[in-house]
Amino acid sequence: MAITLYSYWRSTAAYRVRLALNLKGLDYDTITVDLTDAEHRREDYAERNPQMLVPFLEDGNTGVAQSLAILEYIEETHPEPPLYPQDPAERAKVRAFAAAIACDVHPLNNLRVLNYLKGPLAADGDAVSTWYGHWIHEAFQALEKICSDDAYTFGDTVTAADVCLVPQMYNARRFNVDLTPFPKLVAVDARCLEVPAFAGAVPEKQPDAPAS
Ligand SMILES: N[C@@H](CCC(=O)N[C@@H](CS)C(=O)NCC(=O)O)C(=O)O
Repeated sequence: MAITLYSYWRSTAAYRVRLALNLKGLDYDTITVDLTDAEHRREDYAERNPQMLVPFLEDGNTGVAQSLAILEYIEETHPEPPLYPQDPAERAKVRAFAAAIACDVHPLNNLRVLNYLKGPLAADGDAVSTWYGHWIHEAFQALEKICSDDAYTFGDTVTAADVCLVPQMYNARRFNVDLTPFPKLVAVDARCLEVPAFAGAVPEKQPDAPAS
């Protein structure tokens, strides 16, 4: 059955899903939802996903919202190669790391929150950067301690923890956050990006990315 991903090239949440699809070797069609043009708020998209956020995945007649739910849906429908360890304790560690990024950091720094700071709260560029950097630093300090000394976040194979980490690192760089205090996260990110499935999912390689 055909898989369709509603995505935007610079969305970190959609980036997670692209990574999972690529790591599983799944073919999918991408439909761009241009956030800068508020396409996510258009009626046809809102009917699909009433939360009016990307990503949204369609697999035949099944529609799934929320990147973490999508990752688990992909894992359950396509178990190989696994992105979650079999052992419940190890699996919980991966889920907790993924949730720390997707549930605790990203919601403080996503488009609508930054726009609200800049718009109704009249925060200037410096204040918005301080806000962004503050929450990234607080989260990454903890994640740096939690990250293993292995090749990837947990162990020698890629998991959903890496799938969540790499897009957040991309986003932190985009906002010029100094990542030198987080050498383990930087090393894991670099190792992941050597994996072809990761390299193909980077925002700049997406069909809707600007040419330069
Ligand atoms: N918890 C959601 C977050 C989705 C989300 O916030 N997506 C952003 C792009 S990364 C979005 O659609 N933003 C539109 C907006 O903020 O108006 C998930 O993990 O899928």
